[in-house]
Amino acid sequence: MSAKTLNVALIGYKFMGKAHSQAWRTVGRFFDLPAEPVMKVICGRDAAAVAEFAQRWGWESSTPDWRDAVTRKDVDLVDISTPGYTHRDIAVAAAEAGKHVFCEKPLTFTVAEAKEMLAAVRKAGVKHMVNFNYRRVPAVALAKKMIAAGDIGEVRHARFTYLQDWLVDPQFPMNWRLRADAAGSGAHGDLGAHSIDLARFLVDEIDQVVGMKKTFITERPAEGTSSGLTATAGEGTEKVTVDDASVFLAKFAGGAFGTFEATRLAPGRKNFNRFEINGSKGTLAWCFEDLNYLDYYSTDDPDDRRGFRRIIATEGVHPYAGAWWPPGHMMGYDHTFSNAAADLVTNIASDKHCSPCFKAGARCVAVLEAVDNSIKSNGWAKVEMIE
Ligand code: SOE
Repeated sequence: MSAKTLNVALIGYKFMGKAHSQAWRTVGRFFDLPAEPVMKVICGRDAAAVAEFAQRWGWESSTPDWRDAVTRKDVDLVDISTPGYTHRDIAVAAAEAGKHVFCEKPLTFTVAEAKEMLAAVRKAGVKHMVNFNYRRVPAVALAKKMIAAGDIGEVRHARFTYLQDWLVDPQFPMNWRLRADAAGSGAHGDLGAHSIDLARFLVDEIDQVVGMKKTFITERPAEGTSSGLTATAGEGTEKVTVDDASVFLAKFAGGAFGTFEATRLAPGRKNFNRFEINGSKGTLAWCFEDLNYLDYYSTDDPDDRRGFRRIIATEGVHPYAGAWWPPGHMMGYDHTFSNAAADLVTNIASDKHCSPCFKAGARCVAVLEAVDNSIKSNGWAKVEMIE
């Protein structure tokens, strides 16, 4: 174990709080890190509930006040796993207190706020990273390597779909993800942000977009109690203020065509985050519901042997996989968070750039916002290239 430590404050203890806690618990066991992350403090608004969470997950302490957590002298890194409307204030305060910042996606809701956050971390000279966890699936990181190596040639088509079905029942009650003031947008920012990030990671910058969004179920039973994605109904109804679905076309800077679809109303699709990328000499396809496999077709194969092959990306030679179990001992959702934590700790401890940084997060917000602009103007919208 390393002599150096990195003390973590985690803000938020619901769905993402659990995923991040699991990552902090496991990362130092599976990866040889230059610093050992220490689970110093967990923060959540309900003091009793967060104290219980701290005990269950192994946090040294808990607090109901995020300002208290981010200004503690013994904290090095602030990890933000709260709903999007809180990201800006917490990230800026953490940077001003000289802490490194790790933030859930989407970074925030508007380009203006994203720029503020980027300016704050740059001014403070701290490390910053956004948790686009799907970059850290070994099969996806392998796709990145293959595209960069020219294995599928020049990319022409990039197709991204992110489909879920947890809102298909009109009786599913309200929760914060259905309120614009808390979540910013619906499927567009929650799921589309992941697809946009994967597109930027794997293919290219997005230059122009044209899209549409729709709320198919405009009113739902009021919120009773909720936890993560599950909820019980309260009294009466409430208006839904975010989209159920968004679809857009994109022109990549290098000329490729992109199509993007995000919805929470696709019966049977649970976490169907999929891409297919067609190049001049091959195709790569991946879907989170079968996350260990990367499908690859190559025109370099002899004519009579051509066909899609399925690579099980769990070999020691595949990104991240060597840190885990033997080949074929499949990986899941939580590994993506641990893999992200491993990169983050390594880069902070070695004083290296963390990726995707807040600039990447801001560029993703710029694409989301450009889609909204295109809806308003009923035409193509240019994406601001944030520096
Ligand atoms: C809910 O739609 C959700 O948990 C998203 O918020 C996550 O970012 C996505 O990875 C899985 O689905």
